[in-house]
Amino acid sequence: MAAIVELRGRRVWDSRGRPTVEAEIALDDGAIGRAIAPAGASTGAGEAHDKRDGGKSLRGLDVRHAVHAVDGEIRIALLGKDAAAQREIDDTLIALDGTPDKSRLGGNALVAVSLACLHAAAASARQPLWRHLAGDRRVALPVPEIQIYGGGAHARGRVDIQDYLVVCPGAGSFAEALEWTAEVYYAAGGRLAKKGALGGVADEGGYWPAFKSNEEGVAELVASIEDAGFKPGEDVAIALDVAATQFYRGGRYHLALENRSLSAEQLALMLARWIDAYPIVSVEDPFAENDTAAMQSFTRLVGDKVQVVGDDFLVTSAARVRAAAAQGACNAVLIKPNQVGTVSETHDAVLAARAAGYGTIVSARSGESEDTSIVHLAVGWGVPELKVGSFSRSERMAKWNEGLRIEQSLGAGALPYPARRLFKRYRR
Ligand code: 2PG
Ligand code: MG
Repeated sequence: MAAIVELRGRRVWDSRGRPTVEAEIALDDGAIGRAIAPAGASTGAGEAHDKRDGGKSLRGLDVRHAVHAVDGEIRIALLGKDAAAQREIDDTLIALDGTPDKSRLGGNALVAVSLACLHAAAASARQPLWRHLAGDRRVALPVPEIQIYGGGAHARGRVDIQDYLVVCPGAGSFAEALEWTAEVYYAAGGRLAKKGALGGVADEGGYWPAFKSNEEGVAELVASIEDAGFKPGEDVAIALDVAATQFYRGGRYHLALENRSLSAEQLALMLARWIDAYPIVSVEDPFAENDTAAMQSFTRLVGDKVQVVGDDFLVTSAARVRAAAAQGACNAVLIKPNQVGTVSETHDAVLAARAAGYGTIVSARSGESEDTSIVHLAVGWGVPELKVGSFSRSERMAKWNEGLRIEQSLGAGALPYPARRLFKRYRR
């Protein structure tokens, strides 16, 4: 056993220049673990609540109270505990907070501490975090889902769809998928610049585009894949995060860019038409977080062709995943540790998804940092997909680069890279 002898909170800054919580844990054998809480912009109502100070300074976003909770109550509760007993640590955190949404101590405080503890336990075992999680199991790198254009809440609503992403079903390794995506990213930027439609980059590093319609983004992405020399679909395919909660009001879906509003049925038909017309393999949050009926019928309509992913809809909750499976809503789950607040509950959601036969995708948030924990979670837990935003900005590249290090260290001992059997439409 390696006991926790010190725990400190620290206010650091995220990729949007906003304050966030870092936690650092020291063990009696000298091991240290550290983690930084990320933050969403298009958050689900069912997520763990970050503790923010409110008031005027830093637009109310400061986290001094959350840091104070780490240094005070949480520190006292965890001192002397075995860092390797992650479940016990997390149960202590959950009980200490005492609220269903982690709002008393803050989801940001809890997730930073929970992850820091995991890092400390891995360091104490003198193992990389992914290996500490995998034990003797062989592992593979996850297939990256990489954003090319950013919209929605990450680009002031310039387009309604939040993420236009690519995946590479034809790539033979994580490294090759990154290389192919880089070519597509350059090609997409070149096309936008030529059209005078390039407005910089959005929160996750994808281009901030000036499209006339949401569909133009999909068509432009196909053209960019071709410009980069790849076969759309077989080599490089498309994933969308519609993040539809963001434009759902009064029972309808409002596409501001196109100045029209759609019923759930009309939105489903529009997306189904896109799925027929373009090489789309995955659609995330196609409907609002509480529109279960629409999610069910859409999954019935297209679930045999594409991944229907629940993010705001499932908020990394094992209970919600089980309920959705019973209802036939979605067939894949986005996994974000800070949506639920602790490592153990995040793992519970992965296991619930697996038991239901649902796909799993570990995901970063739109507000990120140099912290690369999620890459290790994906590899160590055997999660076959990883979504980290785009192919620029160092808080994103830190994660892709960490994946490259892990892939290199696995060498020939790795399980086969899963891309070619992952997506129903382009399975080889
Ligand atoms: C999402 C994430 C990441 P946010 O919706 O999947 O793209 O965004 O962190 O703002 O919730
Ligand atoms: Mg999402």
